[in-house]
Amino acid sequence: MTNKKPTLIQLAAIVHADTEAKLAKHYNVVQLKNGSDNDAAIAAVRDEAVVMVTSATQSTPADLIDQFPNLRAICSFGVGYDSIDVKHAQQKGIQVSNTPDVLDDCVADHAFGLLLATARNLGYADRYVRDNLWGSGTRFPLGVKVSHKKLGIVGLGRIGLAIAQRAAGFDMEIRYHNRKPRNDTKLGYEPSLHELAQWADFLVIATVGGPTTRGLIDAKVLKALGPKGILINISRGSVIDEAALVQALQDGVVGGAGLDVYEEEPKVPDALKTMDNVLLAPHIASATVETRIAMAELVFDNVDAYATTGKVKTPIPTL
Ligand code: 8YV
Repeated sequence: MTNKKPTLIQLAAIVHADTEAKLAKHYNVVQLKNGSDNDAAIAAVRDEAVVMVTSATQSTPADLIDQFPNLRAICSFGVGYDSIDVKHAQQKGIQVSNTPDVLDDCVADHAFGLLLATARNLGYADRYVRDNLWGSGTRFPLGVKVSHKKLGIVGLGRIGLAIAQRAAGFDMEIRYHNRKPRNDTKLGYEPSLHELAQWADFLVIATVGGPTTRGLIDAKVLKALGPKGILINISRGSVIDEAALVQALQDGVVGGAGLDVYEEEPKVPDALKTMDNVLLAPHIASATVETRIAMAELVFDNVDAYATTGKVKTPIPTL
């Protein structure tokens, strides 16, 4: 007697061999390759596929979801879900999970790392030493003091709160902007994003991506942040009008930027690569060994919870 394993469609590698092995033990895992013609692979399993594994950076549109009429759960590696048509899936009764909480510390650490590195010109400092500019007569520019400065957080969710905790260790004055004030924090609420940018020395973007925040940080907000202000983004590239940011940096309207995310990853505007007051990272805020294992395990837990109880463990709220 054959005991056929259910089929799991894997769109994104989850970069942890143990977790991949556990998935393969319980499921017939079918990997769909990025950018290649997957028609034959899909046709072979379209009716059997019940679970899909994707990621926060893997496009998972409605037409792909619709290829699998018996799909019941989509489990994503990552906390953000703007890459997935969650609403469409939910309307079809497909559960969708993400990996909240487990990455908050690392994302907040990275935000703070970018903030310190941008303020103190660490990207340029590294190039300055490697390129033997030290001692050559080229003066290294003075940085910006971080301790005791004003930090504005756009989007005070779990990651925003973890960033605020770190900022408290640097005796920073902290205010935040959300659509509504939180009633579980004493941090100062600023109802106007413009006023927050005007007040802040550092503006950190930690809000969700997607249509509700697209282009939120526009030319006007950048002007309000001003020539001494530093912008940090660990959320989504779509939150910032990237062309406006390039222009603002070129014109000295904004002092500097530390960016982990971009509008069209992995494309980064060439203009940004030439600026020494800009620090660029390749979307790595959650990319530590510990956190990526925790995320991978939570993906497995969701797949497993669905298989054993019929409910994923950390569902995305109904949109
Ligand atoms: C990951 C992310 O880089 O969690 C998110 O929303 O963007 C990231 O943690 C991503 O999931 C890796 O593909």
